[in-house]
Formats: sequence, structure tokens, C-alpha cells
Amino acid sequence: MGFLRVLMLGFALLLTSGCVKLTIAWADLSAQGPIAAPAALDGFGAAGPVTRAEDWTTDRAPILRQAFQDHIYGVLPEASSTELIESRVLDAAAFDGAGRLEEYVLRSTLTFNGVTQKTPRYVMNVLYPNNRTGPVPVILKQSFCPRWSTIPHQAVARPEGARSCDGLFFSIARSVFGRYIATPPLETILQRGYAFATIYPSEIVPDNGAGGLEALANLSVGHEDEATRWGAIAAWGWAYSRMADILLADERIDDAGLVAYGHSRYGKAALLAAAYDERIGGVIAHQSGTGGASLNRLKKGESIQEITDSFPHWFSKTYAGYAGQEETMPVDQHQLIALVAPRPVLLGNARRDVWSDPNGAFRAALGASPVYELFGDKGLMQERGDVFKPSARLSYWMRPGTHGVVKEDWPAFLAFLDAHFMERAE
Ligand code: GTR
Repeated sequence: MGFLRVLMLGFALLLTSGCVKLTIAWADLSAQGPIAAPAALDGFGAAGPVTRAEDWTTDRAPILRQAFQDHIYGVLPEASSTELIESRVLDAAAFDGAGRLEEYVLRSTLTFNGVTQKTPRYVMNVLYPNNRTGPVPVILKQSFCPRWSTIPHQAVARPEGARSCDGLFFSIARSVFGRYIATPPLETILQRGYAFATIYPSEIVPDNGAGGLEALANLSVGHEDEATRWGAIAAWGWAYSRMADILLADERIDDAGLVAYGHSRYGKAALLAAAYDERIGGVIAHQSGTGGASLNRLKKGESIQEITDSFPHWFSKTYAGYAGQEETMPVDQHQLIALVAPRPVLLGNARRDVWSDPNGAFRAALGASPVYELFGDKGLMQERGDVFKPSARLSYWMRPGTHGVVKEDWPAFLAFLDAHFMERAE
């Protein structure tokens, strides 16, 4: 490694140390550790054990969806819709002709306790593959990088003064967090026959304490209980569903092929979106960690205390109240993963990303596995998390390295997507 690279790396570590804790520790993947509790199919509260798939869907899932709102994410709107204000083609032959780039100006409506609000206008950019004629699966992405960095095309305009994931800081960040941290391999995604849609969720709820809390309150006026007011993870998860509102009305899109993808905080949001919205056909939750795929009980890495102190706008206040009392939580994250069953879910992890707790995500996947099995699937299909089976509906990907989206990640994501979504589109 050259001197300059070492210097850049040191600088980047310094800059990011308060944000994502990097570590030289290894995630232990032994399933010997504590198992996920409560067991997914056991009785829950007043409800008896679940023994049939249809009972999971009709009885248990609604109870769990309510419990996750009450205890972790805050309450979601009781009704929502999305209005298409205008759309236009930005470039019919973007990325050397691989895709058609379009822009949709949207506004969503949401209701809490009978009080209806509207979001500000926000934009969704969509790329459609030019090499396919039939309906195609679509990858829905949200990120802390704005649309104009996710899709680096001159027609995706950066508003005056808006931040971006370009420039010196981000070239340094890319050397730490991987080549795909801002921009996925769009040409490859298009060539493989997938459409790609992205919004910048901060256009709806900004990712900072004061601005985020204010936007969340403004959008949930009818909800009076401060302890269970929704947090940004819930709102961003809800925003994946708003993308779905528009994409499902598009005949170029395969209705069963909507896949929510997110990394880290947006991995949490993507998982929540798939757990709550059955129109979302699958999910890639990469390094989603605490409040995502990793169990709260007996966890390594980021604690409830740490995440709710650092990001007071991400979760409901109720969740913060469980800091240090994780064992009293009535739900845990394996049940969130199980809410996606039988739809495909990929949990992405890295060995040294102990802050995101790959072990906790592995034990959560083991805990969700009986629900997949109830649906006739093979469940986790593996005893150790380091054997990647992209064809498993409950799939666990572990690579070497740390927190980020690196060159090995997208080939793994695409292998998973091909196994579950490509054949049906052809
Ligand atoms: C970190 C946070 C993690 C993870 C990460 C990210 O600061 O501690 O939970 O979400 O941010 O989004 O990159």
C-alpha cells in the first residue's frame, strides 16, 4: 500500500470514527451462542403457537407488525398513497445505451388518526434496461448518497448547494467503504436485465437529529403519543413502499420483482419495508446491524444505547427505553426477518464489521428459519454462515473485510437476484 493511500486511509478513519466504528476484531459465526428469543413459532402474548403457514400470514404477522411499531420503529401511517406529478425521459440511451433514464416527480399523502398530510415533492430516478422487452425486476435503492451521486449522469441534476458523494472526501471514503458505496455497478445491473430505481430519502425525512425529528413530527400530526412517534427508519421503509406505488403501475416492471436494497441504515429501512409491505417481492439488507437484521438480545457491536444516543431520530423513544434491558423486549429481529417469509431475503455481512454484528444477524436468520420452513422452504439451508447459497430464500452472505459495499458484494447480490427473480422475467 503506497504512502498516500495509507495517509488517506488514516484520514478517513479519523473522519469516520464517530460514525461507523471500524474494528480489527472478527465476527464469530458459531451458532453455539444464545439463540433468538422468543422462538418464532411459539405462542406470542395471548396467541398460541403457529403450526400452519396460513396462520402465520393471517394471525401472527399482523400481531408482530404491531409489536415492532410499538416497541422499536414507531407507528406507521394508517393510509398512504403517491401522486405522480410529472415524469420525463432524461436520456433514452444512458450509460452507453444500456438503459433508459427517467425522472418522476412525486408527492405522497399519509394519514395518522384521520389527519392527512402531504410530503414535500421528491424525485425518483429510474433506469430501465434497453436489452429487454418484457416486464423486468427492479432494484429499489435508498442511500445517504443523493440520487445525483447514485446515478452519475449529467441529466440527474444536483440542486444548487446540495451535498453529493463526489469530491475529495468521498474519493477517500470510497477507499475505505468500497467502490460501490455511492454508485452501484449500473451498467452491469442493466445488462443483467434489471431496472433500477432510486430516491434520496433525505428529500422526505432528512438524516439528522433536529431536521429529521421535525420532519417526522410534521408528517405525523395526528399521532399524539411521543413515545411511539415514528422514527426515520420507519419513514424511509415507508418510502420504499411509495416507490412501489409508482413502479407497480408501470407495465415495464414485473409486479413480483420489486426488490428493496439498502446498505447499513438503509438496510434496516429496506428490511422493514419488506416486512410490512407484501408487494415488495424480496430484500437485500446489507450490513443492516442494530435495528436491522441483528438481534437486540446479548448482542455484540452497536448497542441500543449507542444507536439511540447517536441517532435520536432513527427509532421511536420506546426503543431507546430498552437500552440495558434488552432481555425484556417482547420482540427481536429474527421475527422481523420472518415477516418477509416466504419471500427471498439476503443478509449481507463482513467478517470484521463487528459493529453491525454479523453473528447477531446469523442467529437472527437461524431464528427466522423455522418460518421459512413452515412455508415449505429449506430455511437457512446451511449450518455455517460462511457458505453462501444465493438460491436459498433465506440467504446469508459473509465476506472478508469491513463495513461498506465492495467489489465482491454486487456479484453476490446479483447471484441472489438471478436465482430468485430473473427466470420468471424471461
Ligand atoms: C452507523 C450506525 C450503524 C449503521 C451505519 C450506517 O453510524 O452506527 O447502525 O447504520 O451508521 O448507516 O452506515
